[in-house]
Amino acid sequence: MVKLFHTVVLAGALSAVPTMVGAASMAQQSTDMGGGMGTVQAVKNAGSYRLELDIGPLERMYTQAEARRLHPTHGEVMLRGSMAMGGMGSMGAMVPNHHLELHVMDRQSRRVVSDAMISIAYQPVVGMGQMAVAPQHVPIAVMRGLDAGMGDIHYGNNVYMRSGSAYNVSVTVNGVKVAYQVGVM
Ligand SMILES: [Cu+2]
Repeated sequence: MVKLFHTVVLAGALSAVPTMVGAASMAQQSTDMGGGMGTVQAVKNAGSYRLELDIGPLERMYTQAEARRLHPTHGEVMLRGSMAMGGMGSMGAMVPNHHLELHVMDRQSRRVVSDAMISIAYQPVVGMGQMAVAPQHVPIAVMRGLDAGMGDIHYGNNVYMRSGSAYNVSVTVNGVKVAYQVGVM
């Protein structure tokens, strides 16, 4: 995901809800590229990690073989894992329309951690009295932006999330649990 962040810290409803399982600092930044779909970013420190969650526009994802063959200049190449296949197979699966990625860094050295055991699940925030929606698990691919170096290595996939909705995203990194609440654009 290309990062062009205008820093807008979202205050109010979203940040007022305490949903932290892990710990510490949280900031949500967002950018609107004018087309309506921007990238929302949230950073938390937990355990020995600095965990940055980015949810933005759908990304084209390539296998390494495809990348070698097609020489794409935009999108992301998968190092491990597999692509989310929205709309095929499982009943009720929605076609992905966003890209969700988690960047894991060692908090002290700021080195990228590229071999972590990761799980990510998300569910829409529902109001009081509304039925909870079952969490969706993100099939974990390890990838990096084609226009970025190894420092961009991250975890995630293309997902379906409704623009304009708030989501709880729960993440486990080598047993360290963190919960985010973000407004998806
Ligand atoms: Cu990605």
